[in-house]
Amino acid sequence: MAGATAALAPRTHERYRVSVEEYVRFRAQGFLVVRDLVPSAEVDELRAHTDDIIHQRLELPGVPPAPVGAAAGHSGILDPALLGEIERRYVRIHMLHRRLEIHERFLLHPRILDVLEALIGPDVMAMQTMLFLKPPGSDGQGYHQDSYYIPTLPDSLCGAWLAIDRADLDNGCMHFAVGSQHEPIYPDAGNRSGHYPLGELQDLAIIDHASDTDESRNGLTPIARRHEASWVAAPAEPGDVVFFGGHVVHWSYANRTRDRFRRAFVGHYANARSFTQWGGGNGAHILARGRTHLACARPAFGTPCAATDPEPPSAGAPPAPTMMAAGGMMRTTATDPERLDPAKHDE
Ligand SMILES: O=C(O)CCC(=O)C(=O)O
Repeated sequence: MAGATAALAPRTHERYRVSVEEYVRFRAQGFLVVRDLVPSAEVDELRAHTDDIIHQRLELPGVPPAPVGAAAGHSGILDPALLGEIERRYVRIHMLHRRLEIHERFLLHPRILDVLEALIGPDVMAMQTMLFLKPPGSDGQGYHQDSYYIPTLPDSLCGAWLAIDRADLDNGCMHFAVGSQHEPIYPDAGNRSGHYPLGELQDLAIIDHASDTDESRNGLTPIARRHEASWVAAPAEPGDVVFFGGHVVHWSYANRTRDRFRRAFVGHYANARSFTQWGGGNGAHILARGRTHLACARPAFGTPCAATDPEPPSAGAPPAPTMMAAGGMMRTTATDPERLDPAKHDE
């Protein structure tokens, strides 16, 4: 449990309240697009940050400096050599929230957390960040399920994919196989993800090469095809956020444009009561909302979130209703059995 001394930080953003219809849609299709969730001025700041990366104005911790001359000659449309270099280096930049304040701030963006609190919370742990630059001409990512890469028990993983540029069919927006959110996680031959005992389901296919853009190699191709009638593209405008569960099979195609990046900032989260050994275990991941009985981390740069909140007053929660069987029916009752025991009051 996070112990903290600071006063509760004032809210900086209008709270986003998820509707029942959105909650149901997230479960019915395995993903949910929330339009205009992040204010445009903040997306502009994130875009400017990615421009600094692209034009080598910023040294990224852990990424070797570009060869001399790689950034030369920029004038609107980037030269193909530079695009190739960007693609090679920055296909996907992982975990910069542990090194750069701006990544931590977007990982813990209050309006993104508002949605997660409703979809997978109320206790939310922030686990991973990825920055996709996806320059013109660059490849997509083949069929995959995120819980394969980030196992949590119980499995409550959810991605939040924030569009920095417009993402559409030409520059490689996200796609989902609706229905596949009900599929189990398909393990690889070595069960490298480790958390899914192979004996749980008698006929669970062992697959390899998830995420491979070559469909003939990607072992999830038959699973994705099984749901082909309900494949859905998820185009997004800057500031829109696509939320998707850890089981839904998803992918993106190549950026086929000549001059448009498709940048996106992705956070991965789970319920803070789920156990994980991934990425250093629970103790390495930030308690973003709510509370947990498990270990958790504080944000390295102090971005306000549950881990930086003071302990809530220990007034105690009201008693939870319990379920009691009566005549073959289940009914809810308060925890005071004297007051509401159906055997005493139903005659
Ligand atoms: O942005 C993309 O192209 C792929 C993102 C993705 O699949 C993910 O975040 O799991």
